[in-house]
Amino acid sequence: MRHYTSINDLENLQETVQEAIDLKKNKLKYKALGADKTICLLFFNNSLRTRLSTQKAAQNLGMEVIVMNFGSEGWALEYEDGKVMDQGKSEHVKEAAKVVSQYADIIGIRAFAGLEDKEKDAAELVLNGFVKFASVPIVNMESSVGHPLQCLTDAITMEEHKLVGKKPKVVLSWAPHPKALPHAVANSFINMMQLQEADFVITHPKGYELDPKITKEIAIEYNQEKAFENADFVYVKNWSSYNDYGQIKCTDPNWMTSAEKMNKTNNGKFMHCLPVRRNVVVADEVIDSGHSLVIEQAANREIAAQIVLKKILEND
Ligand code: AN0
Ligand code: CP
Repeated sequence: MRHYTSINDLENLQETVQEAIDLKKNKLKYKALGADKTICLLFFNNSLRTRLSTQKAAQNLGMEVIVMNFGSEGWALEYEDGKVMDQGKSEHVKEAAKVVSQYADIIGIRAFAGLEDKEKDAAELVLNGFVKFASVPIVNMESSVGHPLQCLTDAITMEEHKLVGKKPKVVLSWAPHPKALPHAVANSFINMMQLQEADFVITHPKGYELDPKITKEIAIEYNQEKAFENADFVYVKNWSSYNDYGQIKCTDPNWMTSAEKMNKTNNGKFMHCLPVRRNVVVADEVIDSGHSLVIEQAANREIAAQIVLKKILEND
């Protein structure tokens, strides 16, 4: 594997999940692999988990880590080819990507969707700019369209908790949120679920349909309580409207995941990528219950990042 920009860059998800679970038993086993190598993590947006877990993963592999809050500390980058740069942008991604490549053996990029211009977000200017002009492998730490480290984490976490011999029922449920959020986490979760054996259903209010090129034939159930029936895993996430791009169309608090709704599930596990707004997205009694996997998910971010970096370092 050269770049990790989507879950589809993995040759085999199931095998990777097993390798990751194995790696968890001895995280320092490959400490020599990254000796004298440097990873440079560039953040155009905030982060807690991605920043710390990717750093930890790289350190477990013996790598040096440089972290930069590019969004607040770097020069404003231009992405358009042939542009007369006489406005606010100080540097072109052509130079920036080539320059960082001089210092790093792998570059991680976090650059969220702006949620203002659908076409611009779909073009993944930042991520693809670095893929195009850097001379080293690129890892997607959440781009406009996807968050492949998160969905690999989620696949690992579900594998650890699924009932033996039962095809799990998995629900991706929309939740209310006061801010317009990107589609990346939901998109990647869906991509990952399409590579799994599961009974998978998406539930959201009308008007929150995601990109049909991503959701394809997956069932959409507009009745959330019905969707929750007999679910083994409930994955909750807010996203803004895709059709009315970046807009908030529904604020109905009844979409929050409550204990009452979880009672409809098959003793189901609650999952969320975090950060989460308590008592807006999910009730305290659910996230604080023994059925909540959110802290385990966060722990698995380290393992997911490590297996990805290991594959890139080994180039297998
Ligand atoms: C981001 C999002 O929804 O994409 C990051 C999630 C990992 N969340 C927020 O901005 C709250
Ligand atoms: N889940 C996740 O990516 O968290 P951060 O935004 O804190 O990195």
